[in-house]
Amino acid sequence: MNDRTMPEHFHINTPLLESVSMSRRAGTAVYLKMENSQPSGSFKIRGIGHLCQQMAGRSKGVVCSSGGNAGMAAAYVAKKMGLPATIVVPSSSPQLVVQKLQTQGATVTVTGKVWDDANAEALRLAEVEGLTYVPPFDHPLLWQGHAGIMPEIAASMGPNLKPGAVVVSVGGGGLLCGVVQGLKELGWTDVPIVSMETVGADCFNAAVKAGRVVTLDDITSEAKCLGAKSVCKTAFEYSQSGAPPIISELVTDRQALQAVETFLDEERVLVELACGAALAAVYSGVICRLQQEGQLKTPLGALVVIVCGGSSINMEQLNTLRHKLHT
Ligand code: PLV
Repeated sequence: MNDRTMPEHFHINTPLLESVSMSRRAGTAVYLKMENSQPSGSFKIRGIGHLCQQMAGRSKGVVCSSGGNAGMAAAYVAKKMGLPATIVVPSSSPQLVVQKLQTQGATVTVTGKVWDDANAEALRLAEVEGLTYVPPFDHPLLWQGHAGIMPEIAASMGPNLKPGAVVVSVGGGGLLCGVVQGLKELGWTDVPIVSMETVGADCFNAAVKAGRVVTLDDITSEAKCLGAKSVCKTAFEYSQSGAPPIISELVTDRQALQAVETFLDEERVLVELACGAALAAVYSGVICRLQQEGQLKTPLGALVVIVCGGSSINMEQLNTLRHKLHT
């Protein structure tokens, strides 16, 4: 693709939808930022599209380590740019994602048990084969790309409305860093962020508790796309700064799955477990509890939930997860 046909960006401006049933449950207006409707199935395309535009123009190809969705974004963008893409995923990523990546034209390598193993291989391939390395969450250009989500939300809400809180899922912390930066750019550093992880993929929560970045022994959650063993340093540093305040919360895999199921029933949208963690903030009563504890204001005003999306889900995968987690 030459410069004249290169689009300004690869992501779309997604809808911000008010959910009547979630608002009723939360006791406050809930707005859903529908990142599941991005071309690659998740918000990842914002940062990865931006990074590839800045870094991969004259490259021989890109290599991305991923739990799945960063890879989907990298494969989509590389195809649009006319570049070959190699995506390295761990063996824990569902076969479904491997197939989707291949359909997108990517070469898929399965290495190691968790994302951190796949990442070591991606770095090696970048070095040996001279490919542009695309990280899934730890890079300033990714955060800059993700940050664009906040002015979009602000524009959709209109001049008189400001979120009472923003809910995000956290894997390696890339989306969180983007949302922090977007809030700063808007001058909204008083808007709290509720960061959601599942137990067993909780590297950010563990870092906040320990007061330093820590490495988890293993990823035991089924939310593999939240499964980085360590959170990126910048996300941890933002948690210490207090502006915007970040409240780190956990749900179980079962709660995340229940959220996926309720979301499907009530909103007619299927998302993966990584996104279910954010939705569970409403469905499992985390927001109400934080209000009771005084960590969030009452009344809260508009609660914005980033529906991060994800491609690692279909009816079969949903049934597999139900079998594993509801028994
Ligand atoms: N997933 C990354 C990292 O995996 C990946 O490679 O796809 N929601 C969804 C649907 C995601 O796919 C991810 C990240 C997140 C939330 C969390 O975003 P992060 O990593 O920027 O905090 C290991």
